[in-house]
Amino acid sequence: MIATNTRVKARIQQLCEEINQHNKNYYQLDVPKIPDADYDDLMRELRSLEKQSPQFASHNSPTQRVGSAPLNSFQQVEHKTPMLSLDNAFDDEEFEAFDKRVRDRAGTTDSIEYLVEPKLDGLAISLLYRDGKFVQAATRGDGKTGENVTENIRTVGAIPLLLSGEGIPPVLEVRGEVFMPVAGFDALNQRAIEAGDKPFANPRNAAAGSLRQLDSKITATRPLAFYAYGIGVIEGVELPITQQILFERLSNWGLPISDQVQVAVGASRCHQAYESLATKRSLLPYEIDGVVYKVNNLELQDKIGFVSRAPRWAVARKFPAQEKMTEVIAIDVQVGRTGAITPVARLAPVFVGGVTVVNVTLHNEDEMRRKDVRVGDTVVVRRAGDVIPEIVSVVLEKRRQNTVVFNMPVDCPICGSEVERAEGEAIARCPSGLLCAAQIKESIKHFASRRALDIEGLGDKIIEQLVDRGQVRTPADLYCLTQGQLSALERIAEKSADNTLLALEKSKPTTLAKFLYALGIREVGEVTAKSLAEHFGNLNALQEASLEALEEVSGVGSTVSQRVVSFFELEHNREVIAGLIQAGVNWPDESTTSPVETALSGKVFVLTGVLSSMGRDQAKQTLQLLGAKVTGSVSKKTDYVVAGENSGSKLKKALSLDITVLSEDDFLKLLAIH
Ligand code: 5U1
Repeated sequence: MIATNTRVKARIQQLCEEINQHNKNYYQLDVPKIPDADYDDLMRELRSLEKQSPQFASHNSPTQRVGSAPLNSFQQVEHKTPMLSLDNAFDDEEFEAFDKRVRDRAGTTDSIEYLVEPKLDGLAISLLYRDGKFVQAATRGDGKTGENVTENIRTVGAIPLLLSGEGIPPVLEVRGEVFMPVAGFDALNQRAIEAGDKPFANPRNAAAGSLRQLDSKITATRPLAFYAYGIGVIEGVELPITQQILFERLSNWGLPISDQVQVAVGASRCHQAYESLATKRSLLPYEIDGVVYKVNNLELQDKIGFVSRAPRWAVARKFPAQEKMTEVIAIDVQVGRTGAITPVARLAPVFVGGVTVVNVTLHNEDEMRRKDVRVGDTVVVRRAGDVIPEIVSVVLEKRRQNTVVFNMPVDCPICGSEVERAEGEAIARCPSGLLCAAQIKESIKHFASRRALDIEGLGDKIIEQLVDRGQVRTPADLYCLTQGQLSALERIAEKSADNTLLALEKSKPTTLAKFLYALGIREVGEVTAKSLAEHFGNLNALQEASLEALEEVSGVGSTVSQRVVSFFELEHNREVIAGLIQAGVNWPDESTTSPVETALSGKVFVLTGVLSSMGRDQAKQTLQLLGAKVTGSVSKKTDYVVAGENSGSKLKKALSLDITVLSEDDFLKLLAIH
């Protein structure tokens, strides 16, 4: 028996190794060495042995790619180092300006060596390997926190579950793009059409939709692929000299790297590399929307650094937008959550830049006048990458007689209030706030949306009916809905009324940041909501905060502070918040964790001028983490003024008040010792 067991264990291990090698040949090297039928035989034998002796079956066996039990929701994963996005250069001049900034920061006039990569149109992902074993995958999310999609990624054949080769780091975070090759996308859509389902608009949406499945068995049926383009955390090994060598190492460990990567020295070679990829674009088996240039030398990357969301050593050069002509069928006016009145052109459907476009915003009155778009006009529509579609121009030669100039309405089309447009503002607004049904609907849609309280199943159509029937006027009313009220709505089954009630219950435990974002305070997006929550720790402190106290928060200036104060001043808003809390919406108090005491705790800093090593926000955040306060103006209470390049009046005032002035170097030293 023992001998049999030893033999089975050894055979399982041998089969795993053999199949992993065939996967590498197929996905990474693109040179399959055995026919599909032989590969299937190996898999069949492995599956049968693992079934017979499950004690020898590893979690990372090649048979474990079929998906596991469905999840209820995705867990959040905090990225140890932020997942950055890329700045764009839209033409040769913009790239040359980027290249000049790189040379200035590098302190050289020599040509810079870049690595040029195709920019895939997919979904950024982070893969964590411990001792060469795949342990976790997360989406980019907002760059700081993403969603745990480990079970879904486990089903992607191109992603190795075990790394192979020499010198594998004990901890390695690989970053790259999950995408759907065009052939797989076409086949998937063909199957969807045959089954009477809605096809995906483009491979990017198909890849994103496939990865966001709570049921990984569905993801397992989707033809996803992966290319690595960088690393996050790496421990226990020295970094190589260049990005190119890093790619070679990743490839040796079994991670797929695009075969279209090339080195280019200096701007003119970079332009050539861009042109050559643009020519090849339509021949590639996957969609790309541009190229990415990265400084090749990793030490130089480190020296050049990054600004809040993007590295300063890399840039994306997008291919030109696609343009198509179509006809304007109607022009409607929409009223948004904050009362903004926006003209929207309804178009004859047109497929451009990978999606079918039927609506295009015309932004505001001035934009309308400038473009003079009229019903019946033929217009040129443009869509570039993931940018929202726009009307570039009207084709005047095709304009029919009797078309009429579109005028913005004088009254709100929903509640009839007279529209206002403040001096110097481009946007006209309905001033009725939550007395206007459109604004109520939009604010409730926002409250229930995925990134806010995430009330699953409470779709736009349901919200519109509830508001029209007068059953919901504020987010707090949602929590008083009954089964009877919900099941009486059109297009809602009894079961989904129950599910909506469950989803409402499930939404009650939240975080302060999500709650603040859900309230829809003007200018308070997700990032600001998070900063406010982290800074104040609890709602009371935020509600009572003065303008000055708010301005101390990272990323919060005078406009946002004013909006926050005005929001909490309104009795109606305080009542809604009280109603929500009474209904059971709750979040953990974040102020219970007291900040770490450091020698900078309580010290008052003013930042002025430009710092070359970090952005102003990053400096502010770092100081706040160390317990210091950062204020906007110099006074006797200021302890330190950090003076970057081109410091002006604040530096003068600091000198006149005899306040300690720190150069950027002094400042960095001060941070380093705390
Ligand atoms: N090919 C490629 N895509 N892409 C996207 N490389 C690459 N690098 C990226 C991103 C966001 O970021 C690093 C430069 C940080």
